[in-house]
Amino acid sequence: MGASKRTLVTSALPYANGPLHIGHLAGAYLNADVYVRWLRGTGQEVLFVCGSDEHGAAITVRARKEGLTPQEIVDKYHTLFQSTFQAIGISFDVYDRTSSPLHHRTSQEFFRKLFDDGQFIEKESEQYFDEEANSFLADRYIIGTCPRCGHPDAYGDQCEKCGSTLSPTELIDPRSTLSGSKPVMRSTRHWYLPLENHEAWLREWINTGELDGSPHHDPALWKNHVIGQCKSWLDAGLQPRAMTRDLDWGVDVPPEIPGAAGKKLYVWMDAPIGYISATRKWAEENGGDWRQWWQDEDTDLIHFIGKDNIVFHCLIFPAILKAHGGYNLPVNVPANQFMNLEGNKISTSRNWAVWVDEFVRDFPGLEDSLRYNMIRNMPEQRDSEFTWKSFQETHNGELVNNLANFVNRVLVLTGKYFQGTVPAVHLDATFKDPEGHQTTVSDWLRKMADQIGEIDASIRSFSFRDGLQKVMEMSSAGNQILQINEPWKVYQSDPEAVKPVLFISLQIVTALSRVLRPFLPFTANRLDTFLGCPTGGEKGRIQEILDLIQAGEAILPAGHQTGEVGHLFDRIGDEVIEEQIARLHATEVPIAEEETSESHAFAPEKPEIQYDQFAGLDIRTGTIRSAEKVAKADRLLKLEVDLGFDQRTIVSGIAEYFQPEAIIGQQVLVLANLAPRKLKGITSQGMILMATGPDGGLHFVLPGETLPPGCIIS
Ligand code: B3M
Ligand code: ZN
Repeated sequence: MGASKRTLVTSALPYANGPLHIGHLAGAYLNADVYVRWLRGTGQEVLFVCGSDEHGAAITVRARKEGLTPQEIVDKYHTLFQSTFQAIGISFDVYDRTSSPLHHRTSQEFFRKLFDDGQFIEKESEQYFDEEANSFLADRYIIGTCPRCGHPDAYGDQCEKCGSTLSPTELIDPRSTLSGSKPVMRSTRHWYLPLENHEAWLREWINTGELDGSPHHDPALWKNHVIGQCKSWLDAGLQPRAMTRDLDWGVDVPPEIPGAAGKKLYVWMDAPIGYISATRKWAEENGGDWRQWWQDEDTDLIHFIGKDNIVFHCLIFPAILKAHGGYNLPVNVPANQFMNLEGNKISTSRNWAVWVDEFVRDFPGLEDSLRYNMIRNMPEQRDSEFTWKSFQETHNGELVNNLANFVNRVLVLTGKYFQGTVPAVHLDATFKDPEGHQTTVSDWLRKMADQIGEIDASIRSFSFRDGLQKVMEMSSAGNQILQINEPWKVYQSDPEAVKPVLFISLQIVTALSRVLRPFLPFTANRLDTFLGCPTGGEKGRIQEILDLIQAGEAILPAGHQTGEVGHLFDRIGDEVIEEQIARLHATEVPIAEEETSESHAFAPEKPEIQYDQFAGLDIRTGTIRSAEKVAKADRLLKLEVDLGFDQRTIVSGIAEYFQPEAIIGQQVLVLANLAPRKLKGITSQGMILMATGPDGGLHFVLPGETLPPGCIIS
């Protein structure tokens, strides 16, 4: 099945500046993992590389915010990424990091070769400079209003709202993220890749799949939105792009190059080379040849990324590789769109996310349920949405009712009627298929081989949702076969007739254990155990069953002793889901707070209001009488606040800043007529007014002197 050549699969290197959320998983990791595991199952040679992206302003800006050094930040998140990816079953062959000496060497060698070959132009230009912080402001060091969509906090390199790629000079009202000040222009020298010189071949390569006049890849297999983004860039005309920065964190421009002092490689120059460094690391540790994976034309290179990284992987990195020479270009870049969450865009700064490390901590044993829901709703062609309700529904309705139910019935009945051994039947013995037609065992085996072929085709065209649906259809068909043949009734009168029914059902469970593995690896291990088969093997295990069927044999032979049957999944109850939804809302950072604490020193002014709107607020002095942590909500305190005329329960998101015992007796200002809101099952009857300090920390707002509870603020 499929081609026999090597495939090198990369997943975007996540910035080591914050935990991974489900949007990351859906964008570039789960899809790649399914693909790689499937290829392994079909016996193909494949290498799956990734690592942490540890350079760029994304890191240094975060380090400043957390009060840590960039090295401390990347160490913290790199370690977290490794354990998170492992916990959710992403099966990288190597997970590297771009702060490693090997990566610094690899990317410097790359830069040096481009420099030596005259691939760069050196240019002096005026760039934004922050005089207070004494620093040039590229990329995320500068924010301003997006010229395309009007988002007030677009970065110098990209607007996260509309996804446009930007340069700092395009921003309207630019300001420094370091000091909040208005930047000035200052001149600096950098090395640029003249992308316009690459435009002609890139255009041909993207449009026709031809490279230097020979076929390279089939553009019909590329996603429309990927090609569309590339074309719109190409049509706008490519510009020289600076490949260096004035920074103190990153890969040094090779020091032997004149003028290198104080200059670092642009993060989008070094990060994709991280794929190469990771391959070198793997080769060093495993005695492989990294060049075979990058330079041999019998290797297919495939980049899995999110849509915000398309131009970097489809135009800029290919131009870098081509300028260097000797490297393969990707045969496909199956970028995914975004996954939203409960009706809103996932946002790290607003804490509107499902964090994968928290999920695996809170739901041990349900890793595959998350994988299942996310693959089923993968944003392959358009944005999609994760909701906790749908997570519950797909788990209960599909994994429990369909898959677990089928597997359980087959194995329990086999235990009951045949002491857990696969009954011996002729391959031309018959049973009723789901339509009620008499079918032979060998016909159904062949049908299964066709189904597996269809799953294969879906996966190879990056339609993972389809692939998973077809897998689940095999399980539904199994359930229908049981239902229509009613072995539990027939056994009393005709035990022989039950044999082909359970025999074929056991074959289906075995096939499922193989074809499910790329999607649900933990479940596949458990199926192996239930079936009494060796667990965990991956390489060639899909091909193996196809070969058996083709040879006219069963895949689980008669006489095989199945293992101990366990429970695949329990149902997920409503409370669990409601708790997650409540937590999401309770820990959401309001937009205004996010803007002051995270993006810049001063939040933009809010639109004008009338006096009446202010007068509608009932703000009172109050005194905190008791305070306690809210269970399972890291940020929440439950307060009893004395307003003089009333005692109120108020749930407040201040637990990160105050110890409960330290604030008893504290005077506060309370918005007393805010509509009650339920947080973690507690009705909150008001809101404490807080000021966000320049460090992003919260502080109580107080009148100039101590006042009794209940005084009106106006
Ligand atoms: N770190 C961007 C991101 O996490 C970037 C990807 C690099 S891939 C070479 O979205
Ligand atoms: Zn925008």
